[in-house]
Amino acid sequence: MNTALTNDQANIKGAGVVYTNDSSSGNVMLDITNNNAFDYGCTDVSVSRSGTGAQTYNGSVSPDLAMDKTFTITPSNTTTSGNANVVFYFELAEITGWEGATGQSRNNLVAYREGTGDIVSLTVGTFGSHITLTGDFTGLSGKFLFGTNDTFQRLTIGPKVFLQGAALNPNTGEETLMRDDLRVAGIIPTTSPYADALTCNASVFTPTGNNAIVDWIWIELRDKSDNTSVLLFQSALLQRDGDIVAVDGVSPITFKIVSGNYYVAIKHRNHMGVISANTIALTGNTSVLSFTDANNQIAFGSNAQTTSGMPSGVVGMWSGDAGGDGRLNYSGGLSDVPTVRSQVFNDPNNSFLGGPPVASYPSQGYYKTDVNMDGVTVYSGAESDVLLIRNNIFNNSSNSFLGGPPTSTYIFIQQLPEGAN
Ligand SMILES: [Ca+2]
Ligand SMILES: [Ca+2]
Ligand SMILES: [Ca+2]
Repeated sequence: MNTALTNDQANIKGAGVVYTNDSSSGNVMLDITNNNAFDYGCTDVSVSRSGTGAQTYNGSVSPDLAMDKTFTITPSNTTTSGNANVVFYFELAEITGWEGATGQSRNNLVAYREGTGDIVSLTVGTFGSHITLTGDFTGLSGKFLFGTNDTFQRLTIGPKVFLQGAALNPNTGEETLMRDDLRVAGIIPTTSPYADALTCNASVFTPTGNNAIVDWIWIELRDKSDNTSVLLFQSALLQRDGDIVAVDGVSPITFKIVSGNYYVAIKHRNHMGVISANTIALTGNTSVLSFTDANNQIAFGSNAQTTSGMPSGVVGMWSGDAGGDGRLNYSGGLSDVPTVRSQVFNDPNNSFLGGPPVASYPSQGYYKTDVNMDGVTVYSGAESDVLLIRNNIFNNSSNSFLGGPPTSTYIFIQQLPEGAN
């Protein structure tokens, strides 16, 4: 077996098998079976990293470590459709070294072709006293690493957003932070309101200050070639300074997917969702992705976020979607106002001495209708949630037809490529 860093060259002109050996020692490296007629031409093969241990890949931690040994195949001609079967040869010590370091079985090994994002399952075999790992690849070029799925499917991201509803009327002396009224009122649920129903420990809502939790939020990774295609999603938590963190309240968000380029979308139950206009290069090393910089706006679409009521230089996600349908509407068929009214009038506590419900009653609780996120749904009056919906329609620069004045029936649709929810 070749364990050193020397190379071999093979001419792969069409279908068939080639065997490669270290050019100086003659030790076996790998066999390639080209299953179609593609002409790869003169192909360079090397052990590109050697060793009998294990090491981190993009910040992965034990037991999800990569084998020391890697191979690199560099054909003269590349294809994204060719099918090739590759047998990689290992010394037993190279395999057992990785097993010893990770506590994992060789049967859990997969091959990761760096740069392409391909993860390929492997068949473990023997060759004399040595070990073979065999897999089928689409195309041949690249650096091949060996580890577990979780070694390579590990991407972390630290997105940042502001919610307009929580940023309005900031606490005195905390003008650059969102309010955390829902946390202070003790009404944020420990189960996410979103589809995956993730849970967190109640103690996550204990810290105060910059990193206190404002609310649950939703994050999506979308396909680089189709920004409507959601690959992965998860509930997360939003801190007062805008950081989106995992359910432990502090860590960046981790997705089980390979490094690569993705669109990132952020949604909230009563705010207009946003998505990055461009793909973002994401790896196992945390990428900070800020949607909040008014001078460097990264959101897709037109007028996707607002500066209204926000700290200086900050854009936030539009609030006011009391119905949670991805549309902001003050009056008309899709209005969010009746939803607010209904919450207030149907609150069983909205009765004085058994009398009828009143419009001015503040309905306390964790509801989408509380669009200014102060812990109460208010239908009428200066602090009402309806007023915020109204302001966001009349202050919306998209609300103008041919330069005319804004209209109360305007429907602002969140700037996601698929439109409303
Ligand atoms: Ca923070
Ligand atoms: Ca709505
Ligand atoms: Ca409110």
